[in-house]
Amino acid sequence: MDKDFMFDVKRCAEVLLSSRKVVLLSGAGMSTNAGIPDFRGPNGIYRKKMKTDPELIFDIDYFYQNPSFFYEFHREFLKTINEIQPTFSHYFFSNMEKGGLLKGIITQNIDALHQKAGSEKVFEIHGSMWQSFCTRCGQEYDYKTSFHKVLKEKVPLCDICKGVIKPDVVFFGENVKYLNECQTLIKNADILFVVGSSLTVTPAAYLPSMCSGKIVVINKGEISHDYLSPGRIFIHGKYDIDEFFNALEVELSNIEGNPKRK
Ligand code: CNA
Repeated sequence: MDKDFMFDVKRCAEVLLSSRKVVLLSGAGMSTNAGIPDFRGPNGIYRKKMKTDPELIFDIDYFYQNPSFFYEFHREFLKTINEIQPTFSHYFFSNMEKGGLLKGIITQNIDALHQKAGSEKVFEIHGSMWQSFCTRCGQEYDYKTSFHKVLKEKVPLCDICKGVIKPDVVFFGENVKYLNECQTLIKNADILFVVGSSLTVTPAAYLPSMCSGKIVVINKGEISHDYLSPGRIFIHGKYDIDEFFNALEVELSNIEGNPKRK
């Protein structure tokens, strides 16, 4: 086993045992082991060779010009999402919430895997696909109805006014959700885990800079330091997320005096 890896696991276990308020900021990398590609990782959606720039999939202006480009992608995502199961790490954090240590999860993901793993205090800052609405008249569509419409129609249109339907996912160019709640959570955290995010998408990318506690980043790839200087990071483990949290769970269960010790 890599010496640095175990060193980081042990340091992380020690600070966890002396902390009371833990917060997680998760990104797309948290779900790659479940089978959902991220944007910027080596097999990410942005690495795909496509006729149209894949970065336009979630661009709000482009959506209004050409919604079928988004729906080609979204249709495939919806077909697989019901079968996809949470990873070890999703369960690791839901167990921490049940134990009272984790105060909340701020996620950039729209896959609902945190909730599937049993987490309740989840702030989906980039929205979710459970609700959709008509971009012209505002009519709401629940998940089941919009799911069937997406499978049947190239671009799902409103039953009332024929406007284009859009899921309640935050596109680039739109405002994120729950920003005040997330800022409060982060300001009060004594450990913030940043997991599976390249920290390139704002405002999520600047949230860690508001944390006065310890920041633990677990991300295989590089992260942006535009808002978070390397000096502010307690641990930056360039490890696989599930390998790290598996090892952390073992380490925590071996520590003398840990109430979680089996
Ligand atoms: P990103 O920019 O794609 O970064 C993901 C990071 O995770 C990369 O730096 C990878 O190196 C790293 N990574 C991937 N897999 C692993 C792994 N197993 N272990 C360790 N590190 C890993 O994604 P961000 O979340 O930073 O960007 C924000 C976007 C991505 C948000 O708008 C999301 O909505 C969007 N997104 C979400 C999903 C989802 O819901 N699962 C999927 C794809 C994109």
